[in-house]
Amino acid sequence: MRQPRFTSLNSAYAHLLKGILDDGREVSPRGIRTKELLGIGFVLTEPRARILTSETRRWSLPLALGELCWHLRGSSDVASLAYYTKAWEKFSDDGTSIAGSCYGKKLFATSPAGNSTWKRLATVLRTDPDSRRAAVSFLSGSDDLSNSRDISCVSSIQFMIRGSKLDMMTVMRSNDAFLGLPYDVFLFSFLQECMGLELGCPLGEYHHFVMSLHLYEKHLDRAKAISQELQTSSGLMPPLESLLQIQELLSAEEAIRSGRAVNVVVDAYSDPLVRELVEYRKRLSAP
Ligand code: 5HM
Repeated sequence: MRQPRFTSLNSAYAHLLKGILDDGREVSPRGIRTKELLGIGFVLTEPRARILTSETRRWSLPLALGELCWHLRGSSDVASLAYYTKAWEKFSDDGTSIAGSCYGKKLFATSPAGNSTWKRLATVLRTDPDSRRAAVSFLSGSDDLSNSRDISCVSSIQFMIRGSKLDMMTVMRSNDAFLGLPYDVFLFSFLQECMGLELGCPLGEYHHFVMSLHLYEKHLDRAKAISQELQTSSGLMPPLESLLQIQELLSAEEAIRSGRAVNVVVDAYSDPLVRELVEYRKRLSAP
């Protein structure tokens, strides 16, 4: 028994949108009308094919990079995300921080002994490459499910080495197929690549499972148009070769967002990404 398999996020996206439009059931959580499918999973056989190129969707690479850097830095402030989209402000309870969806903070925060969840996940796979224990949950029994503006939508992630390659599984309790899913797949497949470098293990497949996969009513028309587009581009990113490239990207992103000059040497991997961030800054500053 296998989940549907796709060579790119572009083709998975069109397939998922069509599936919800054809078979989704109407429900209105928090009073907002959606069409929903329950218990959906798919596999990306090439996790680097994570860039959405649909003209109709107008997915934002700067926002994806901004979110990625925010997570890799272990941040929880809203301001660094609101620079890319004000939408993040409505997920904050206190107006300054994100309490539930700060996955990087939960993964990379170091204990007084210098350990982090990320390092512990890597250690278990180094010790027992066949392990099924390199998993972490992001939901907590103490989450204020009735009142909090942001309950982690990612329930858990897990890394597994199978066939000498690193696979990753992301399980989401709730995923907005139109807006959220492309950014979630971008982020978690990138973290998979980072873990692969950490372990010196080639990249395997990315698995994405969603309990409620939904489309908000306001996106139905655009979703229909995208589901009918011919998906020709792979949206493939080049392979990350070193974790140092991440440090360059993080430094450059922070400098550009803060309006400072980029004074790190940026290599061939980061250069086109940094250019995207600079162009975004120019568009923001344009009168
Ligand atoms: O009622 P609920 O907490 O599920 O609403 C959160 C909304 O944000 C849902 O539409 C959810 O699918 C979307 N979302 C997402 O798709 C939120 C986050 C933040 O963690 C995410 N992906 N990563």
